This record gives sequence, structure tokens and C-alpha cells, in this order.
Amino acid sequence: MGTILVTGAFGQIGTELVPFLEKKFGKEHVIASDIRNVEGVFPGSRFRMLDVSSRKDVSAVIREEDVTSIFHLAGILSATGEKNPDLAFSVNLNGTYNILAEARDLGVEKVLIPSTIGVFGTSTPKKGTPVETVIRPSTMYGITKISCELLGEYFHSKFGLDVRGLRFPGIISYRTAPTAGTTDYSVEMFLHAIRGNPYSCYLKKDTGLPMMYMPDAINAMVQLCEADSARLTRRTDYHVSAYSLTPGMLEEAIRKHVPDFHVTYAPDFREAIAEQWPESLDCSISSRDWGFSPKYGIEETVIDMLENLRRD
Ligand code: AKB
Repeated sequence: MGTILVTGAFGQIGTELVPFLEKKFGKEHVIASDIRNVEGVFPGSRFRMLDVSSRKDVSAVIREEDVTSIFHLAGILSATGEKNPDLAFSVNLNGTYNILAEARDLGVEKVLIPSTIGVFGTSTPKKGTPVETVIRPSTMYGITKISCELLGEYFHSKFGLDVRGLRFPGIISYRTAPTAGTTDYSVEMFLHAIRGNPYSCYLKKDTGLPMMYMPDAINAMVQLCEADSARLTRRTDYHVSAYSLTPGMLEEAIRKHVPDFHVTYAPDFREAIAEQWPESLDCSISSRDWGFSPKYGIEETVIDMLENLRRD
């Protein structure tokens, strides 16, 4: 068993992936890293500060910690990317290049890079969007993430680096609230409901997006990582998603359990981002190649979210 490096460990996915990997492989085999340290999030874990946009720092961490696989989660999401495109370009594109190039040079065995539905644009078919389709993103997030997918394929075909990746939809989770994306409304809605507050949603009531619950997202990443390479017909763009959700559908599903919950709709700039993305994804290639099979539907997600938020 080697050493797994997780970049962007304090983000929405990282805060759940790190403990999952530690439980599966042992704390001594996992290194959480992020640009800043947040005390108390990973008690007793191995941690390194890491700015992925510095190639020197990426190289030092991989060498000094004898890293054998990398979950490269560090990235700037869609909403922040539109506010600060320079930062998105530097972290997403330069950061990913640094990870791939140092992984190649230092003999890392495997690199997993999450991508996103943000790679799609308005000319992409909206429903049951296939993996191979028109891809013309117009956000800095989308432009950098499709470039990262292509970089991953390049490092695989040219240098034999084992790079894998999946296109995530919006992810619903209760441990760490996301704060930088377009799909964050879903988690915000739960947090307001549980606190007994009304919620003002920044998307329209009927804007549909593909979504999934965090345990399915974590399982998907680990499953893809462990899949037999010979069975993989794609490299960096496997689709994963569990359902198509609008804010109105989520409001209704939550109201079944929190009858007084009230939502108003005041779309802002994130509505324009969401309107460029698909409503649902075709995930059949992921199911066929490595057994992707999400467990949580909308109702199961809502019940589990409310249970965990109430307990916490
Ligand atoms: C975002 O909204 O930016 C992310 C994503 C779908 O990639 N959650």
C-alpha cells in the first residue's frame, strides 16, 4: 500500500473523501493537503499545505511524502471562477498541469481528477447528455475543466500515466457546505429548512440540473480509481449522476418533512451559468465499464440529509 495525496482536502468533496480513504486504507496512507490549514477538521491526519499552482511545491510534496496516487480535488468552482477568472485559470489549469507533470516525472501510479457538468454549454443537448457531444463551454470554469480532461488524456496516451476522471453533477452533502458553485443552492436549502428559516433561491424554480448525494459521489470516485484499467473505454470524462432536480422539486421534497418551509426565487448571475448546463446525464458508460450504480434517489437523499443535519 502506497501513499495517497488528496489536494483541495478542505473542499466539499475532500472533507468526506479524506476520512473515507483513511478508514479504508489507514491514516498513515493518506495525506490531506490544501492551500490553507483548518484546525480540527482532520484530527490526527497527515496534512501538508500545498498551493497546486506552484510546481515546485507540488514536486516537493510528492517527493517528500513518496506519493503513489493522487486525488486532485483542488479547483475553483463555477461561481467563483466567473468572479475571478485569473484565479480559476491559475488553479484549475496550471494546478492540474503541475500535478500531471510531476506525477509523470516522479513515478506516481494513478491520478484521479474530478471534472464537471460545467464543461457543457448551450449548444449541448440538455437531456440524457452523452459523454461524446458538442462541448462549447463559455465559463472560465468550463473552459479550464475541459482543458484538464484533455490534458489528462494527453498524459495518458503520450506518457502512459494512469489518469482517470469523472464529470460530476451538483453534489448534495451535509458535512461541508459548498460556497463557490452554481449547484450550492441545494445544500443551502437544507440548511435554511433545518434552522426554520425561509430561503431565497438564486436559481429559477424550474431550472433542472443533474445531481447526486455525496456517498454515491465518493463511492464513484473510489470505484473508478480501483477499476480494472483494461475495462476502461474512457479516461477523464465518465458521467455520474443520480437524478435530475429543480429547486422547486427539492423545495417540495423538503416540505414533506418540514411543512413550514418557505422558498422564494430571486435568480442572480448563477442562473445564467445553470442554463448552460444539462438537465440530466447519460451515465450508461460508467455503469458498463466500472459498475456505477447510485443508491440514493431524491427522497433517500432528503431523508438522510435531514437526519444528519438534525443530529449534527
Ligand atoms: C459548481 O456548481 O460549480 C459545481 C459543479 C457542478 O461543478 N458544483
